[in-house]
Amino acid sequence: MKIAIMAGDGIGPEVVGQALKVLRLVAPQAETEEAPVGQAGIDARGKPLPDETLALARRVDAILFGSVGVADEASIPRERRPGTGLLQLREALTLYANFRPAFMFPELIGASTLKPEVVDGLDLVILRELNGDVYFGKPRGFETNEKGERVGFNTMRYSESEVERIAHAAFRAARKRRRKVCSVDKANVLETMQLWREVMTRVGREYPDVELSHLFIDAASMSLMRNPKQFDVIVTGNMFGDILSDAAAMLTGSIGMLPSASLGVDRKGLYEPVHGSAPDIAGQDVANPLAAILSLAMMLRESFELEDKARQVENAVRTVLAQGYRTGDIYQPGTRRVGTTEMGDAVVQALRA
Ligand code: GGG
Repeated sequence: MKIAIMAGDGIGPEVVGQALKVLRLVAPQAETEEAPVGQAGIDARGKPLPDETLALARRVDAILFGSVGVADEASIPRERRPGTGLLQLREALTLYANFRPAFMFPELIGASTLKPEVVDGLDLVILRELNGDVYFGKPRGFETNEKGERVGFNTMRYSESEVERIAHAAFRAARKRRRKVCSVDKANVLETMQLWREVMTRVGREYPDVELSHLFIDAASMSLMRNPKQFDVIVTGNMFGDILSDAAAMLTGSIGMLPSASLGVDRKGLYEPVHGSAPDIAGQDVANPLAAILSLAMMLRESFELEDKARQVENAVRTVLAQGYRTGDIYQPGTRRVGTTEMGDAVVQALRA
């Protein structure tokens, strides 16, 4: 078990630190090696994804990733933007399938923004395509128009093979769940998404046992808020998936609860909390480490086929929630407010019990 630890920026090192305590307990044989990425990569080696970090990523079986980004990220030119370290890693390793489960822990029902009956029993997966779309499409850049104004432009681009592989990933995932796939697009407006829908429909015929539906992103957003339990696997493009999964976080109480797995052509995966670096709360020991710990559970299951260990970790998270431990993002009166370290320690304690 060779695992690269890329804690990154902001709260990344704090939450990954807790996941590492859990890893040491459940898989003491795991070999880990740390590498800088994001602003940490720029500080150490002058690049958001240093060559040594990428080389390590290629050597290992799995990557435990924290978060990247700084407070004024959007104002930094792209080549020096810390967040590009993560995008480059996803592209270099062809990690195209980003599984973002949104699961309602019964203890957190009161923390959801929706009524209890709407979210009780919620269990869905948003499958976000990670290697295409406006995030990578070319041409992109800035130009000056005939009026002398600056114009910014990006290209929404998907090839048939890119849509096919994410479609297969969605149908395969649905077969292990409730056999329903909802493909989310904007095929009424965008050519890219017209192709997306055609390919999804074509691939869907190979999985007659899985029910396929289609929704436009606007309608999907509404349905996710109104009746999220109708969904099983939602498959969508890079940008829509990014937005929709953050929205889904509010159903489950907090983005601090959402883990993710980014998988490619082999079992190598990158596992990271859905949340970003949250510079405003970094270094204060208040961030929720449970998304990082649950991401570790996904790693044990997907990259190492250690289903029992994965379940142990997930059960330990359930136990600490049942015991009333809460970081600030999921705190409710009557529960016990703890910091990042204490929450990590509580999970370790639950695993030892
Ligand atoms: N752990 C997730 C993270 O660090 N996200 C920051 C980021 O740059 N995300 C870009 C994206 O996912 O689209």
